[in-house]
Amino acid sequence: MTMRHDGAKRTKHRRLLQWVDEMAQLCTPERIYWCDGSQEEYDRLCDEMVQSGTFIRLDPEKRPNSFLARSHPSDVARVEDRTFICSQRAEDAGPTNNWMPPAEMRARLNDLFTGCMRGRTMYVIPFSMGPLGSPIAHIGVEITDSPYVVVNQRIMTRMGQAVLDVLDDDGEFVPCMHSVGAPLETGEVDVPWPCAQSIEDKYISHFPETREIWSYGSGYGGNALLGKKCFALRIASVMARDEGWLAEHMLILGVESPEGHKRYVAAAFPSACGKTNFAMLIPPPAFAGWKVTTVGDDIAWIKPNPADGKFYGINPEYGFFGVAPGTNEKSNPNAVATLHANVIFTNTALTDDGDVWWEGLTDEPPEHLIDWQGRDWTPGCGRPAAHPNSRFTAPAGQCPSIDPDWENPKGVPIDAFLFGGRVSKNFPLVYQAYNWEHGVYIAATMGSEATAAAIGQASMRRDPMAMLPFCGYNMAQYWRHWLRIGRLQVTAPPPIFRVNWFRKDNHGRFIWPGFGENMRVLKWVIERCEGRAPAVESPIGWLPGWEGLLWEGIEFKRADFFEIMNIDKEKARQETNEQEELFTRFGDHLPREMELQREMQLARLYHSPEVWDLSRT
Ligand code: SAT
Ligand code: MN
Repeated sequence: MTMRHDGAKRTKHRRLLQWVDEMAQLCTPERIYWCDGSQEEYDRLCDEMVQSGTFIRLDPEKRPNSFLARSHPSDVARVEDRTFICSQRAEDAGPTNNWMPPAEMRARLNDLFTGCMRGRTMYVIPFSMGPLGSPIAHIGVEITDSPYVVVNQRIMTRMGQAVLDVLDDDGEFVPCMHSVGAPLETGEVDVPWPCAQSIEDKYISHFPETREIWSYGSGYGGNALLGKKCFALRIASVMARDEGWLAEHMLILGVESPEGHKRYVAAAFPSACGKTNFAMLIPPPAFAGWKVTTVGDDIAWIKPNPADGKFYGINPEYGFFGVAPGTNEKSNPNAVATLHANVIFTNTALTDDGDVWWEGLTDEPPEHLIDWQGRDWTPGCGRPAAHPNSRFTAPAGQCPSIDPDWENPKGVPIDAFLFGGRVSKNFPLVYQAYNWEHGVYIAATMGSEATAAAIGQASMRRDPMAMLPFCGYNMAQYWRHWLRIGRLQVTAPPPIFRVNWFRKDNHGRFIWPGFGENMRVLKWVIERCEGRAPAVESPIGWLPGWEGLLWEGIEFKRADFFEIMNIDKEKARQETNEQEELFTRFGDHLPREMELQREMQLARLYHSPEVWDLSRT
């Protein structure tokens, strides 16, 4: 028997209506609700969650229209070891993904989803990743039994009836199936944060060939807001491979010079490397007339445009789902301003006057708080008040540095790619690849230091293009795709840079101040794009000399600069040798170019002069 709902009034899309009916039959919810995306709907769902205990309304003066949610302590982050790529062949998922045969996963999901929405509302959320109707955008429909997901999706995506209108009666959409995996029996009282009891019951699964997402058991972040990592990265990376574009774990920022020249940079960093801070950077006073604007802080969809040979990028998202701890007036004033109202906080602490707090927000913590698990908290009690992965969900349009073209359906032209890891030794602050192939190689081999690794041991946790947990197919095939993208256009693709803000001295202190001062690096990058800044040739790429960066307004010693630019040749050889381990994992899938690049770098490291003179420029 099909359940009654008003889908037919909302859309004439037969496939969509049929899918919703099938899912309702599988999950047997109490009712079906089609989201229209209105403010009224948002307010009503938030009120309902305040009633049910999922949300706490924050003080309307201090934090208007904002809420705090506390998750179950077992459901606080993405679960990478429960994330699966279910391609027909294991080798198409590749050695860096969890794989399960699609038939086997479907059988499991079928069992899990059967009756899983008992006693709950099934919400249908049509959403667009990217500006509505943009040729770079794509549409998804998420079915979920979580009202928390609905209101978060309204901030993170363009959502509701307008999307159904764009979809018309036959448009393409990615079906995104989600359940928290906690059916309610008759008379059972709901908990504030329902989720599956055991980690083995969580499945974040992707079917790249049929472009479907099925997520079960978690209500948190990227596990549940399926437009983000699941669609915009894992499924979209497969679509991008098939269609000749790029779906990347990148922020996009704009840089405007005092003369009014505008450039855009797309930058990939692994988690916890300050992507949101970099995307919202405020240039130091010495950069009078320079302006940095934000297009996105996490994901970029980039398409080559045959008409002018340029790459155009959009931020497919509509909001920021940022890590709260460490965000403050100094590290990121633009983020702090973005959070003034209309925000959903998850797992931060609650102050006695009805506002939120997290580690690093203020130098001095308040004298009393309610921690992220609802317990009394005082400074020195030995526990963090906010969960280290506590988050804010905030509308991107509220960011003071938002770029005027952030919703331009054409996207913004990308002038440079940056790749950054977190390396404390022997990786320069910035260097430029010699060409596209070399750039793909230095992006593919990027990584961050594994913490607490034995000294002198291989210690890099490789995170190629910062896509390790997000590439929906074989990583080596993905590199092949990158190599090909660089050859698609008649004009040269954007230059590629590597950056590293995290070099430490012998006492373990960061040498580079980072944050706004990263503008000094950005300026060199921009000037390299324009062919204006000098550079020194080294075995690993082009380096800025001392004169290449602007030093006005900062006390930074020449010696310190040489220290953070220094490359110990022996260690660099060791690092280059260790990369072989990564490459051999991919067997025959590895593009020959990657191994050749590695060998050329080794050759340069053996045959170059002992030191290359950075003071020359
Ligand atoms: O939870 S999200 O996947 O959205 C954020 C992250 O873990 O990178
Ligand atoms: Mn991310």
